[in-house]
Amino acid sequence: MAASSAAGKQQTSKNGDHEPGGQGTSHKLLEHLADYKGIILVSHVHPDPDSLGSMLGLAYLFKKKLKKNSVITRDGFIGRAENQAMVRCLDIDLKPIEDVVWKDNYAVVMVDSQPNTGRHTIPDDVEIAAIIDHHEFSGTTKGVPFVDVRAGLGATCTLVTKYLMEQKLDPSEEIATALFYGIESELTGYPREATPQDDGALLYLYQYASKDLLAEIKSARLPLPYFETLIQALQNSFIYDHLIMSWAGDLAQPELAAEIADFLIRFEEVAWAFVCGVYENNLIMSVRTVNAKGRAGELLQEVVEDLGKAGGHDRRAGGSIPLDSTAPSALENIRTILRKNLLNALDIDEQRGQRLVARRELLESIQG
Ligand SMILES: [Mn+2]
Repeated sequence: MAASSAAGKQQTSKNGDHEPGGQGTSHKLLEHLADYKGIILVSHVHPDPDSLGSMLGLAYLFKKKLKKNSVITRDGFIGRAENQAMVRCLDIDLKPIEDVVWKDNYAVVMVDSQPNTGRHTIPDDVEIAAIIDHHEFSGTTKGVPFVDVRAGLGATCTLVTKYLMEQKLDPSEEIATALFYGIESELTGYPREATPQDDGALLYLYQYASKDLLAEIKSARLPLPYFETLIQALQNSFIYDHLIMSWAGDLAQPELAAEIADFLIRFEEVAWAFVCGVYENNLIMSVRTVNAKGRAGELLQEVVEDLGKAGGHDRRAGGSIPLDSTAPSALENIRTILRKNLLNALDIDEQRGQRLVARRELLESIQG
């Protein structure tokens, strides 16, 4: 049976250097899903372009090869302006996860994520038929009949593109644009966490992708709260040796922490950036490093301890801590613990942070 043979590939697929199943992986997935009436595609909360592109690409594969329809879901809302632009420009029809009717004859396929990562709101009793992902240390894949996790790849969209290529299926302009942007956005920054397979997929997709839509997505216009949070974060950024820590305060949307971390890591005097802020009753954290082998995901897990959840890749990580209280003193307590743990994890001596922007200059510019 396809299910058991796919599960047998689990060990090799954890190692990114291998090609689990080789040419046969997409065949096995299609075979595994052949008896279902349709497919429900799910991803992590606040789906990013890699999640959206992967879901779109797989829906296209299932439609073309199995003649089956897929429901593409959205867990939580999409905050980043570029990601909203992607949904709008490509006219992606997303069903809010809370509106999904879970039926036994529909296969639930999870992309760019794994169960039990704390990054889902799908009910616990929903059975996952397949996982297609590139995250190294994540939740549990136990008991899931089809697992293709290739931690060596830069993006899940790369894996989905390989499936399309295996099946000799040329992507439509919309699908190619989505997959291309999914890979490209996942590999931004320097150094890139990319492999020759990621670049190969980009090269293949580029010929089919709409360059105008790509440009429109990348230059998405930004709302006022973006600038308000940015200035709050810049005014509350402190340098500790090769680390910059920034307090962004209330986040208009949870992805703002990552957007600011992406910006701060470009500061030439630091190797690590940590940004946190409050969204609803959660402390949202984002970490970036310029170290290619920084193991940012593991580092953030170490920093967060059992206060909350964290995960990520070598250069990027994110996490959240549920808050009992958002009173200033409660927030200050958690920030103190995080600062101590972070300095410890990065081998930086306890010290007073240096402001990125001196207080005197802040006051002068306000008065001016
Ligand atoms: Mn991804």
